[in-house]
Amino acid sequence: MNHAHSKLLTIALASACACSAATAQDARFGQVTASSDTWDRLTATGASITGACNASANDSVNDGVPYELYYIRTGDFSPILDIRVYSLEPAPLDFDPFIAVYCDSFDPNFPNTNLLHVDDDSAGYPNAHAFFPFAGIDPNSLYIAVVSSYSNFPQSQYGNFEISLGNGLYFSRRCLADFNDDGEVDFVDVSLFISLFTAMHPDADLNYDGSTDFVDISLFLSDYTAGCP
Ligand SMILES: [Ca+2]
Ligand SMILES: [Ca+2]
Ligand SMILES: [Ca+2]
Ligand SMILES: [Ca+2]
Repeated sequence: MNHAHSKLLTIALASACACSAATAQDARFGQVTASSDTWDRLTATGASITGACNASANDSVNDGVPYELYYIRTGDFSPILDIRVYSLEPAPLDFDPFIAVYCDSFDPNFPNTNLLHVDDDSAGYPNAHAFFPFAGIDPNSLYIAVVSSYSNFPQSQYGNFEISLGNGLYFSRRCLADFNDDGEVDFVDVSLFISLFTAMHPDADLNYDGSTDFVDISLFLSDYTAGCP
């Protein structure tokens, strides 16, 4: 988008509305299936969690464990890390959620790189809880939650779960401006943003402050200009 176009978009959207979106705790249903990608799962036993992106955890005996991945962002203030994963399958043999949280990027073959947290059963077996109450995490940063089963036995590696975020954490996209998550920013994303913005949809509130306004437009434009690496 050239400068004249972005100026026009800015004016058009800013005059469309300056409005408030409801804020609520963000939660989603998820499913690990046979078509999920796989990772070399870590284990929480003996892990070193510091609240920074240099945590370390031991390798588990389970390789090739299917996982689902969530991009999570924060608003302008520094929330504590608080992500719960509840199994929606019958215990004990079925899906046993395990969570690992990463800063910025995740490589399923090098699961110790950029690691922030790991947990298996801290929300009560079988439910996982990535929780670190002693320090806030960086505002306006990208975090990645990897959810898999503890097991890779055929009967218990797949299943349904709910993932629920604490205050100040929100489900997002790898690139903020890539609204259709296809790895590119183009006019499709511009028109998705325009329709969400004019509808005052919470997804257009890119800094999660409860308002869709000029700040969100400028965040969209800067992320759009930066592209999606
Ligand atoms: Ca392993
Ligand atoms: Ca668990
Ligand atoms: Ca896109
Ligand atoms: Ca906003």
